[in-house]
Amino acid sequence: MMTSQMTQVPAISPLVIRERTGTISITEVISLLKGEITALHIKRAFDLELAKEITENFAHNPGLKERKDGVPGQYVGASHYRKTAAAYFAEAESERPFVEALFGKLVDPVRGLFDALRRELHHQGIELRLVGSKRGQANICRAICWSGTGTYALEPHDDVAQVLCAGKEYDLGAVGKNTVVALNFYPSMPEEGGNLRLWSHKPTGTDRRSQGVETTGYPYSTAYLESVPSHDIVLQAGDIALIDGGFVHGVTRQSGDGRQRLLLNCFFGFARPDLVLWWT
Ligand SMILES: O=C(O)CCC(=O)C(=O)O
Ligand SMILES: [Fe+2]
Repeated sequence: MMTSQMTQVPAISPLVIRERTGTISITEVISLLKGEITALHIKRAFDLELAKEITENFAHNPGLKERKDGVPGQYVGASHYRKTAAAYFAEAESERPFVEALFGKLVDPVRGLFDALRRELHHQGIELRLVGSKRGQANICRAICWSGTGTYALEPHDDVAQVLCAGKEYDLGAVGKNTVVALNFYPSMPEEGGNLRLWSHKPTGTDRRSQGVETTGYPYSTAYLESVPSHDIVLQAGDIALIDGGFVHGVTRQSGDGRQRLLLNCFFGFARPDLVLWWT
């Protein structure tokens, strides 16, 4: 007889990782959206002066808050994780001035990528837009500093469970069946650690149930991941990393000179063949 205690052995899915220095190309972003590659790491992809100013604007931001949803970290902006659509859109609206204050009069590099992707998809007959409802609209990104103190600053998780379990009012259900791309800009990185670790495993609903993370995708235990190969993306300030958020990933503990690890993050994916949605 099968019991809920039965050990679920994680299936191995190969990682297709592209890493290089330079400018991000929209063709590569679309390859991720289509599930053709698992991760894209562009080193030195945005200006270090800009990175420094965003980091200062985060530290002095009046909207800077401690997360209270069980995931240790400080943030500016809104997260849909474990929130009703009504609560998320209300928060996205109220926090927008603080997200805008991260950039002040600077050119926002996340918006730059959003605009470039929107133009290219438009040429292909595909609309790109922020998730929204009558109550409000998602912001382009949120800024986060993880503060877990164990092996991981952010425990291993996937970004898809939270999308599959988002209520109907979000319009996100269909996206969870396609590739959910996580887009990460790193304005500040510690001297050592803070790697983005990717495991060769894309959990199914059965895997999540066996781990008791069906609605959150967070956290997967070290024991569960023990037999799964992983790859560390070693990051520096000014880097961009995009990953297929369906693969288990986490952030290793940081060490060094006390410089903080700051992330600008958002998600996007196909809701229909002619529509890509973007949210935080
Ligand atoms: O901080 C990172 O590098 C990854 C962040 C992440 O996985 C998330 O926000 O879901
Ligand atoms: Fe994630």
